[in-house]
Amino acid sequence: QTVNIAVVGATGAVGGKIVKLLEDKNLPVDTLKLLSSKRSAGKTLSFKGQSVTVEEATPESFEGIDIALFSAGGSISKELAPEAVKRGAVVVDNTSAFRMDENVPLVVPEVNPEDIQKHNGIIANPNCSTIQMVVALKPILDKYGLGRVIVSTYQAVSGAGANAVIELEEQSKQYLNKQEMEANLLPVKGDKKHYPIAFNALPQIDVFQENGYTFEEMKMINETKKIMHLPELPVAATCVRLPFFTSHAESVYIEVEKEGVTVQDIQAELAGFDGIELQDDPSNQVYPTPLSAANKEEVFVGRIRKDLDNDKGFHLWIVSDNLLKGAAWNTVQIAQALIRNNWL
Ligand code: 11C
Repeated sequence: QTVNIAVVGATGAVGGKIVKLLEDKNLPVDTLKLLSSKRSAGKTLSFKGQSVTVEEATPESFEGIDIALFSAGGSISKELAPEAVKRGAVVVDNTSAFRMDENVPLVVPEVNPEDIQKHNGIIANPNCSTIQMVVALKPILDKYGLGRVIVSTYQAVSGAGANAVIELEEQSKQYLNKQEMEANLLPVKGDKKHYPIAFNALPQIDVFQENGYTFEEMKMINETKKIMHLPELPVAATCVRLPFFTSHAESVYIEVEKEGVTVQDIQAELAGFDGIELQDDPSNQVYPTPLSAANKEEVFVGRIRKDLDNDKGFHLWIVSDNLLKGAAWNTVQIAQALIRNNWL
């Protein structure tokens, strides 16, 4: 069986990685349509040795498409995903537009693959910082139960888009040249104030909600409960942006439900789980970092320690490439599952 696939937002950082993964993973693509805003239409991308011209995305673009992979921002998804579904496509959406919609499965294939087939035309891809955390939590949940999760993140600037990457580069040069740093974008485009990210740490990712948490923090909290089917799980998050380009890192405190679990027990479950690479050997200074995880598909886990006061408490350090497992690779895995299981 071959399928016709459309990539919406093909010229963006995540879209480009999706196109490359469709090729590298050899998905059975008959026709590949690359779509973008009017501004980027006309550019070309290479796919399986052919040059494909990017077209402006319109409702009619989705005629004859089986799977549409959206990564062009929430407003484009809200406008065009229903048009794609109307024309018979299954949409995998990378934005937060539909994630908490009851009729839309929110999927990480290592965690809740069975939810894919419950789709009504749209499947949502979770937020990057959520994806890597739930992959690491899943084998622990299955074997030992989970009673609580508290996460603090250390997130790369690429999560805020290509212009945030440029802003970090420019500010770094300014700082080293002893010039004043110009901050026009981070922490959040469109918010009232901007702060330099270079040589700094910003405890704000996305806009503040009425409860004092940011939207990124609430995404981690709500999406984790939905993906793991644990609406009552206590989850707290603090999300922080740091001055590096790729991969999000997370310090995660968990409490398991079973008594007497050891660090070795947790390590064994993680080491045997598809999609995880355990890098946990303090005696040899082995642990993952944002640089070591960049351009890789796995979720890396290290620094696993037992809490010194709570016998059921553990601390983990979880790192993954935010543009790959956090976005493009998770999206392509969902497309693979749709095709493989005939769930279109
Ligand atoms: C960041 N996690 O690092 C965000 C980017 O909801 O898909 C991903 C936003 C999303 O800023």
